[in-house]
Amino acid sequence: MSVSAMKKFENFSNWFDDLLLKARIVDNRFPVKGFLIYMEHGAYILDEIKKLLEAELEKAGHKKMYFPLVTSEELFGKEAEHIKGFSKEVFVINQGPGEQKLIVRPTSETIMYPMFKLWIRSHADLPLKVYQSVNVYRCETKATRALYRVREIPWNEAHTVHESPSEAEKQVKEAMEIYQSVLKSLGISYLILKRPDFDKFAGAVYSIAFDAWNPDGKVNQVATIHNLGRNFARAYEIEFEKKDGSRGTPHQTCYGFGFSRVLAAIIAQHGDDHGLVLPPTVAPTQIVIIPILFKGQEKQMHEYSVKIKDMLSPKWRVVLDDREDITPGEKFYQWELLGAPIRIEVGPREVVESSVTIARRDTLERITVRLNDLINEVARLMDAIASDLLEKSWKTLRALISDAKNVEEVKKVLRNRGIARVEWCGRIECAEKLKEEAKGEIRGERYDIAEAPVGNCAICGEKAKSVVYVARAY
Ligand code: PR8
Repeated sequence: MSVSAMKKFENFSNWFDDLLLKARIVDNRFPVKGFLIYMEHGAYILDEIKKLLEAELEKAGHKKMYFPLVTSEELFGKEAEHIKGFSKEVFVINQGPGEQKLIVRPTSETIMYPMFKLWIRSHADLPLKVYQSVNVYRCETKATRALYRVREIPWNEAHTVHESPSEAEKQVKEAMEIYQSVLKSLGISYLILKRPDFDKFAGAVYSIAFDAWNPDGKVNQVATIHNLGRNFARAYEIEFEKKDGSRGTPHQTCYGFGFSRVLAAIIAQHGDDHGLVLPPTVAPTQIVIIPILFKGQEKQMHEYSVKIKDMLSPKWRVVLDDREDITPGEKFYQWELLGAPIRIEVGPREVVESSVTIARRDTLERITVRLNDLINEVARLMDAIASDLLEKSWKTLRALISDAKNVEEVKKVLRNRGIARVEWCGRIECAEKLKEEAKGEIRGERYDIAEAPVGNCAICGEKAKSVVYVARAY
């Protein structure tokens, strides 16, 4: 790979596409638009992300289930807003003549909720909290982009049902904390934004979203949480008997975590001009051992390398790269491209001194470590890599955000691939004007903290009602 093609911040698109293929993450050349091949490293990381998330969901009492891939036209059409939002994006399967068409799930509300109606009888059945990690399918009308906007979407969706609005509200917070915790372990930073009404999920009362930063300035919505109120429960006739014997309609939430977008965020936020930089939690290979062979000492060095591998393997995913047909330099280059967090070099000096040389992938720093300290030192370095990646990512996000007082200033911020923080009157006309003139979307106001406006709308000059974040988006 030519180094010039790897300039992440200068030409993100080329850098990203090149890396996806060379690091064997995905192959985007399958001739059906929006459908990808996940190669061994992409598939591995995706599965690790899934395990992290599922463990958190289980811990919080969600139950794993699997629902059908398809729904019927009748079931799909029950919630008016939902069908309006998705009807142009669904793939339809034609069955034989005289049989009804099937709709491939773009999301699973219309598949799960008819079942919830059968399962929920009384308050004792609540809360109901279920999830599944599956592919959903959306015939995206916007331009597709590998991992960021695909038509076959690998995700996790969770759906919950509650007795009262306050419990649904509490569930939204729990979902937020679950997603925060998973993204933290991946070193990803983001803004948690409550979407403006015109941009909420079809059928929701309100939606909040995790917008991760991206080197090209387009934010990457990696996850969303929706408070559905009673809209779907009414449409699907979900009812329960309350403690006092009367009948009630429950409150629902649902939330989705886009695995392919999270994978994109890991690559885009941490990667550098040498290739991937993977957080230890998800790296397929966490430690690579590379012997620097010298003539006449091959056997000794090999034995020493195996000893090191045996020391580290119980705790870490370790590869001893003892290929003989390429040079150590070529191996360094390849493993840097693949993003293995730690490289251990073993040469004649290390054998004599009973030590190893350790190189960190994220900083490329090298240190010498005695064999006696190896296990502790590797554990310390893995923690340091994870926390440094996280800290660096948050620092980058903070640096990307600038206040903008008018449309010209918004344009300038977006031109510099930043995120603009503006005061807004709340009118859709102003949002549309901003989109047209500055090509930026109002992504919403902070959900995790309160930010009160002090001045006027950056677009029309009327009194502002909220502080919102504006960015280009995928
Ligand atoms: C829901 N219902 O559907 P959501 N390519 C990649 N990732 C995508 C794409 C795409 N084309 N479309 C969506 N995502 C709710 C919540 C059940 C679960 C990912 O919500 O439409 C994005 O990360 O907001 C998005 O935040 C997530 O799926 C949930 O999709």
